[in-house]
Amino acid sequence: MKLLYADASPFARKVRAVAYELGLQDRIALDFIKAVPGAEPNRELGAANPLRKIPTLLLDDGRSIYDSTVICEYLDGLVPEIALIPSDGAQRAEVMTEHALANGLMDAAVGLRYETAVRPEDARWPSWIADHWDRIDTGLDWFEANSGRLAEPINLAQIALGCLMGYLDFRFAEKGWRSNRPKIAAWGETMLSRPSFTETVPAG
Ligand SMILES: N[C@@H](CCC(=O)N[C@@H](CS)C(=O)NCC(=O)O)C(=O)O
Repeated sequence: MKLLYADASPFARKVRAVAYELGLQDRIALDFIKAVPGAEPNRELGAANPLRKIPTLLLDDGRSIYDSTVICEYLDGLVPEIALIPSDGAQRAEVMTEHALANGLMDAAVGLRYETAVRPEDARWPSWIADHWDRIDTGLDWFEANSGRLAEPINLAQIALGCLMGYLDFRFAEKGWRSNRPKIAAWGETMLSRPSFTETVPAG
């Protein structure tokens, strides 16, 4: 298998962290891809994924799998002894909803990066920026208020939350997401020190 990725992408990091947690990291070759909206289209990426987004996983038989959540589900299914996504209906819905929240906050954070570093300065939209920071704050507050959920055995939602924290540290350290959130700040210290995270730190 080959993963089209960039180390700065929190979605690609989620897939890589999942691979580490499942012990599959050595079965996945990495191929660095530049994917920036509004830039010259990357046709190589587009041939594998018409959305031209990373991560995209290329299987040995030539098929592609995307997006990051589908790739994680696929990898999780390769290792029956470990379940990062519970199979039971109610538990699964709970974990996947928490994952949807953490993943949606990553979407907001990546969107903020594009809006503030890629979009031409005279075309930026301050109220969109404020609204998306408010969503991130509200979402992090939800995890702080429900931090008991993070004591569960490691799952896909927790990995996505770790990737969000790592991305905020990487791109928006000045925002200080840990302020007034001592519970998830402490949890994040432990999470980000797992090998699945220390081996996938963005280079910068
Ligand atoms: N829903 C997608 C989001 C992936 C995504 O937004 N990736 C970004 C990099 S972090 C990307 O490829 N951006 C290029 C673009 O939007 O043109 C997933 O979960 O894989």
